[in-house]
Amino acid sequence: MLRLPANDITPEHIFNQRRKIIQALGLGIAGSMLPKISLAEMAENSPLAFQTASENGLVLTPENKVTGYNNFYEFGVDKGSPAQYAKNFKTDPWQLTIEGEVENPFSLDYRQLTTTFPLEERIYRFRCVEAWSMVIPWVGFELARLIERAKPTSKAKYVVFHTLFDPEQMPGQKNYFFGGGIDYPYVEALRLDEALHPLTLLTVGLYGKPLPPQNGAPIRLAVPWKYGFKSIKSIVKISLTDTRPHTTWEKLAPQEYGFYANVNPNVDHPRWSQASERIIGSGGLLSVKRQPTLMFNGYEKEVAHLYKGLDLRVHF
Ligand SMILES: Nc1nc2c(c(=O)[nH]1)N[C@H]1C(S)=C(S)[C@@H](COP(=O)(O)O)O[C@H]1N2
Ligand SMILES: [Mo]
Repeated sequence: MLRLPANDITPEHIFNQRRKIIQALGLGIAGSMLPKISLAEMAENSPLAFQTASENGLVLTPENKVTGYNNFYEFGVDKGSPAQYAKNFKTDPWQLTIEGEVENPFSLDYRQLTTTFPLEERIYRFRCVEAWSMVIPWVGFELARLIERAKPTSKAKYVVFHTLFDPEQMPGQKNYFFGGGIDYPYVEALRLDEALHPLTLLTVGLYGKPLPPQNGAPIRLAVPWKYGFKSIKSIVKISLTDTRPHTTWEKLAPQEYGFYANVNPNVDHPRWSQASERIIGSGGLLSVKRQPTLMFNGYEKEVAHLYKGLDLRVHF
């Protein structure tokens, strides 16, 4: 448990109120017992003190950093660009379609998604491949719920995610350099068992509010044991397939960004170390704290079994 300076400690009554809707690291058991509430209720119950809450040693990243320091190349490659250029991003109407190797393909709009699947809050570590990290209180539901409803066929082995393609709204899709040279739409994928893991969330909110556009509104993935680039934003389509697709970063630089992208302090990026990370929003004006990076980003107990027998140096 990290020690917090006095003014970082949430007043107890607020903390206890929050506990009722919160699920932290460690998950699983506790998670399924928590009350499931709607996003509206969540926002209503959500106390002001989010900023400073801590649970299981996780100190939340200040909200303004979570929503102001972003990677969303569709809206430019600078960390401040998404907040600026995604401001008027239109996320209503929105349809999410699940298709491919499923018996029951379907599409749901945002309202249907957030009422069909009970929402809960989860505090996750978030580790970018660029060696910085945050702790984010997501609002979402387990991806497994959506996949189960679609009934995967016996051929389904991978789950592929597609971000919206709309160059009129996304300047990075219109201008090669502004968008960082990515071949859009942004595509990511997980093995089916990774996608069905209870830690894998589809999120629709953070800090008790709907997702801001720069964080991937209206619906984005959160896979806490993998580098941030797997957590694809503004998803319109999920396809189950029998073969492994080529994903965005893997296509761009296969020797740098592997398909698995599991957080691993022992396997460095070819151009920098992955052994430690900058904690975004920590310290004062002049200092940013660093901490050692944990195997599977601290979720080793929960996910290591998925990779038994796999050489993580080869399958990075
Ligand atoms: N569609 C899309 N999804 C994306 C990205 C992107 O550029 N486009 N960037 C990824 C990267 S590299 C990271 S670190 C996270 C950043 O999420 P955040 O801005 O909400 O912290 O989003 C990921 N999802
Ligand atoms: Mo990232």
